[in-house]
Amino acid sequence: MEGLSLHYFFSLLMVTIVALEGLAPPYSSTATTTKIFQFNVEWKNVTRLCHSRPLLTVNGEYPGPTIAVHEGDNVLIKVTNRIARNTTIHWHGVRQIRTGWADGPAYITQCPIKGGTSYTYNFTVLNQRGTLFWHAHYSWQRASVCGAFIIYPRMPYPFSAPIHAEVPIILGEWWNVDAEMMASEMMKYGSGPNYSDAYTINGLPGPLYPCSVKDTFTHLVERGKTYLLRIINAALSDELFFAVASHTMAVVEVDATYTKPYTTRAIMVTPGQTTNVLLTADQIPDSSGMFVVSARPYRTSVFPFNNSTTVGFLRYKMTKALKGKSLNTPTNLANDNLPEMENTDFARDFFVRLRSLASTEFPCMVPKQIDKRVITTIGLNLQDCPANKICTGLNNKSFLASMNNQSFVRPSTSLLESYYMKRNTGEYSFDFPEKPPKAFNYTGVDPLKENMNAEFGTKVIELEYGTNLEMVLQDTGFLNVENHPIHVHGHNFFIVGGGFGNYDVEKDPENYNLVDPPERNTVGVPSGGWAAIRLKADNPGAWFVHCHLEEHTSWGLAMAFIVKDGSTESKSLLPPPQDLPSC
Ligand SMILES: *[C@@H]1O[C@H](CO)[C@@H](O)[C@H](O)[C@H]1NC(C)=O
Ligand SMILES: *[C@@H]1O[C@H](CO)[C@@H](O)[C@H](O)[C@H]1NC(C)=O
Ligand SMILES: *[C@@H]1O[C@H](CO)[C@@H](O)[C@H](O)[C@H]1NC(C)=O
Ligand SMILES: *[C@@H]1O[C@H](CO)[C@@H](O)[C@H](O)[C@H]1NC(C)=O
Ligand SMILES: *[C@@H]1O[C@H](CO)[C@@H](O)[C@H](O)[C@H]1NC(C)=O
Ligand SMILES: *[C@@H]1O[C@H](CO)[C@@H](O)[C@H](O)[C@H]1NC(C)=O
Ligand SMILES: *[C@@H]1O[C@H](CO)[C@@H](O)[C@H](O)[C@H]1NC(C)=O
Ligand SMILES: *[C@@H]1O[C@H](CO)[C@@H](O)[C@H](O)[C@H]1NC(C)=O
Ligand SMILES: *[C@@H]1O[C@H](CO)[C@@H](O)[C@H](O)[C@H]1NC(C)=O
Ligand SMILES: [Cu+2]
Repeated sequence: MEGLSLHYFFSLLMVTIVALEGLAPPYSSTATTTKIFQFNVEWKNVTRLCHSRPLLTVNGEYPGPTIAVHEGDNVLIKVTNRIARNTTIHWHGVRQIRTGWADGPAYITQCPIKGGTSYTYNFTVLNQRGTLFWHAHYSWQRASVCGAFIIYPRMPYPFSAPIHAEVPIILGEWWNVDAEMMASEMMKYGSGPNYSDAYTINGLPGPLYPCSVKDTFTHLVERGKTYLLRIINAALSDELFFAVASHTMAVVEVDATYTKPYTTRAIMVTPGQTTNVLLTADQIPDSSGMFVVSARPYRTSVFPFNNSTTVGFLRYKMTKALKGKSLNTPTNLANDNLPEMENTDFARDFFVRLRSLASTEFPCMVPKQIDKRVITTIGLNLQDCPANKICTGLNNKSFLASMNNQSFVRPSTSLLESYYMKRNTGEYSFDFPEKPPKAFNYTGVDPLKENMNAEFGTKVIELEYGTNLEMVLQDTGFLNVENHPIHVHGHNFFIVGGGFGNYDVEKDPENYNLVDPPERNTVGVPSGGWAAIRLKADNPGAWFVHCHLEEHTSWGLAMAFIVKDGSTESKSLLPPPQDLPSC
């Protein structure tokens, strides 16, 4: 009762604030409800950069529709596949407590939704608030099949400034060709991927690309007001810097967990990560009324890429004080706040300075003691070409990637289903190595140059319910050192440490932050370095762990955890839904 009346009080309070600030939707509401969505996966002709092509979409929208729910809501999303290809959708970062069947990665928690069929994702959003996103988790379909997933809190935001409006900003990539076709070509020949033709803000490349002045993101702001920007990196293969010219931003939330406000001129956001920032429109614009908003890659790999910048605008509403001259198109598209593409110092500072809010209402639940430590290398491989194949990677070999030298092979049926039905036909095994099989100077120059082969397998780690796990992710210098964004499904984790060079199991744990480490679902492991993450394995199911650079996942930079049921029903996986697709 007490909780209820408190909610009621807050809802009254919030209604007032809503009325004052013109906010919609409200911060909180008294009752949790069921929110129902219909997603049709379908083709839609879309034109960018003067190229028209059929684009895979949800409901014909690019980027896809926003899902907005409240903390505690039950969410039902019926996905109908209207294409002649398979598909699945992943609700990236949603914890899916006991509902692993609704997580989405193909062949991990479900078989694909075949053309002409439907599957209803059924889950409850528990104890999470902020910005996440959803995306296809089949082949490279997420290139265009993605959208924002917003969870409104039950309690007011813990931010000092009142928010005038909220602005979803989905950073992405546009290809002039079909991304899924490109992926199959790449996998067939072991080659590197073709890179995208443009970076985009909400699907719009902006004025630095051919034919794109009309396709430019623009958001109208009022001078003196504060805005909540919900920034999502939905790009396939690029960590991105994002900044607004002349303005600073305060990071207040990452991956749907609150942070200590952190004021910065720019952010670094990896594929799979989301970042909420507060921005106050406190500058005096020139006669154009515009300030540049831009994003470009944070580049650590030596693979070719499209060296370009996506640009949009914040346009100040011209009040009496600002009016005078007519609106001009801005001629200066530069953004001094945006770091250079190879600015690892900026990326490191951003990594090091993020902290959990760790307040009374939102405590930091980092495991102080651990039950198990897994140390795994993450990196690329160059595989000898099988006799019957043509390989067009470097030196006529195939590009691959691995964790602890295991290049993950997806099983032919869902791992979760096989495990749940106790139907292990030998397609997977429980022996993922818990430390690197061979110790070497991981981040040295061209380590083990002669033999960069990996081993193929579908190896998982089985965890008792409630295990406090530490996982150390160690980048390798095979081919090149690189920032890898590692994403864990079904759990948030705490980034307790990180650094450059090789992880030292004796010395590095002494410097861990066990007080207020950031809580995330995706960590950008420093290029040529390591990161240590901790999580409590309290969600029964089969959970994919993988690099969120799409080409690296395709090459096998992945593994899975299986978390066993706990001692009671409320700690156990629910039975599979009736309409779960079969293989
Ligand atoms: C896309 O355009 C092509 C060529 O104009 C047309 O044949 C096709 O039906 C269109 N597809 C869709 C989904 O509208
Ligand atoms: C959703 O799942 C819950 C169990 O968590 C179940 O009770 C409910 O019937 C399901 N709803 C639908 C529409 O399948
Ligand atoms: C990738 O690029 C190469 C070289 O430009 C081209 O030959 C190939 O057709 C492209 N692949 C796809 C799927 O577009
Ligand atoms: C990036 O793609 C655009 C086409 O969208 C092209 O004009 C430009 O040359 C490309 N840049 C690089 C460095 O490949
Ligand atoms: C990207 O292009 C800019 C300007 O053309 C150039 O100065 C810079 O060196 C390029 N960066 C890379 C990594 O190619
Ligand atoms: C790769 O294969 C081609 C054609 O078989 C051959 O001409 C070339 O020398 C090979 N390159 C290397 C680096 O082995
Ligand atoms: C590893 O290699 C790097 C660069 O090649 C070197 O600076 C470092 O000292 C080496 N570390 C060890 C432990 O040998
Ligand atoms: C990885 O596995 C391959 C194939 O078994 C082996 O040749 C190679 O030495 C291993 N490399 C490392 C670093 O463990
Ligand atoms: C879709 O997935 C099923 C189950 O894995 C598979 O048998 C089928 O070949 C796939 N279809 C296509 C068009 O890829
Ligand atoms: Cu990677």
